[in-house]
Amino acid sequence: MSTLFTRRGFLETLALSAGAAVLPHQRLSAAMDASTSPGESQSADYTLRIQVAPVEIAPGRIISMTTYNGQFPGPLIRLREGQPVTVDIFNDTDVPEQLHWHGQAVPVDVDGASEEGTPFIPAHGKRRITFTPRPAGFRFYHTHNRAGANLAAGQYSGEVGPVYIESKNEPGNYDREVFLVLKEFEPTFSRGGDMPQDFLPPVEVQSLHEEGESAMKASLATGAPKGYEVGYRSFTINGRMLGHGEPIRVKPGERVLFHVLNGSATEIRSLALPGHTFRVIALDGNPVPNPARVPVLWIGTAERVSAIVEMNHPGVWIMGDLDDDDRRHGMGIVVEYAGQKGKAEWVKPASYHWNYLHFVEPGAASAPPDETFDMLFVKHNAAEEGFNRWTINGAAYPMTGEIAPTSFHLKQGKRYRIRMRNASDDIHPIHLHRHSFEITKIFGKTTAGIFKDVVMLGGYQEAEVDVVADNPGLTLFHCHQQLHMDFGFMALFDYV
Ligand SMILES: [Cu+2]
Repeated sequence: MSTLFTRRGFLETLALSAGAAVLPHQRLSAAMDASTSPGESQSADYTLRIQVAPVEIAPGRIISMTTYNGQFPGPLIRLREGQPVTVDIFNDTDVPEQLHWHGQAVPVDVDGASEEGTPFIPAHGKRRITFTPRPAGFRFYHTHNRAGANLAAGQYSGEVGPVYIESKNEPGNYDREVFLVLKEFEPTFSRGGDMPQDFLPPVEVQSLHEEGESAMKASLATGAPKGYEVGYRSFTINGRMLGHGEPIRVKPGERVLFHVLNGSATEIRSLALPGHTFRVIALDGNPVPNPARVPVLWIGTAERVSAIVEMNHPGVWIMGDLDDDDRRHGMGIVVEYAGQKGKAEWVKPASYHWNYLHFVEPGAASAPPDETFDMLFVKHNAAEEGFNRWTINGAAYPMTGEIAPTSFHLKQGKRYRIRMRNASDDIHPIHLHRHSFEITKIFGKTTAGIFKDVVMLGGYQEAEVDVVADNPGLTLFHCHQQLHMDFGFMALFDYV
């Protein structure tokens, strides 16, 4: 088996996960530090410690970051759908923290978003939470603190870890699983960025394009610069730069199920393995109706893709990002066939448009909504102390910690369509807390059957997602790009 994670704890969980699809719960608990506070008679199933630690991403290249349990990524947490779990979260840092269970339909009290009212884990304090994991599939956990101008905070830190919730009936048509967490480090600010744009189908809406372009021209004409963007000096998969971690060791004929998480604060990532294709079986942990083969994965911030690769092209390969610069700075991992030696090879794949519609059944139609919410997303260049300010229907979410008004009102049991229009040239990975949504229109086409919790909305594009209001309580909606969510791109839903 491959030793992708060199740190104690994660190595043990991976050793367990590599061979078997279903794990004995007690062994995992034992693998983690299950300490107990005075007054709590039962020990927790899992213990997470938020702590600053040095993390070696390449020999001699050691970065200080806030972590879970002193490692990056945080330990793989395996849960069982419907089986309650208790987690102790210790915060050894000087700032109150929020730990968000991304993609799970949990109550507000444990979701991990102060905007919804989840209590903070106090600095040098602790919270014990109990919840029932659902739905099954690949989820993750991460901090939900605002970073603002602090590039050591929020998801710029090392506070990201994978979660896998076992279902009662696992598909199981694979030989082993490998979890990959993609993440950049050493962030810096710049003016303007180079976000990839051309990997989505080019289905711009003319009126949105005109609106966005004229706003940009007007603001540049007043002498206002473009807002800050973030770039990175180092790039990692499972916390190691390309060439500096253990390779993924495979045998010809093996079917490897990759669970890939984009743990970036701000970036969209791509991933290709020369000579191989990915059969995508789940998006954001949810099985897709049509598990199609694709040559490249494109993964927005906080998105997950689960894909099976049949190892049928022996050699030593770089599984890496298509961006040459990012790959050379670490965004890749070596895949080494048994008995093969030599320098890992990279071959650039043919250009390809990533399209969620590849994974639907043709002609699929969704249920009609009870109500539709319209949302328009607008960028205001450098309007917030040099940062772009973002608005949803003209309102920026308050940045000062005051209680925000709820913008959208749900009634339990009803089905809502969120019609999103992006009047900016940026791609937005749009996220809804505590619910999954169904993509019902994207790239100009109506569809059904893809359930996600993050969807990439292309520059000057429109998309529609449906959500069934089945988990009462305040619910945060936001762009998952840290710079966008921190500077206005959030809204609150409530249940009335
Ligand atoms: Cu955004």
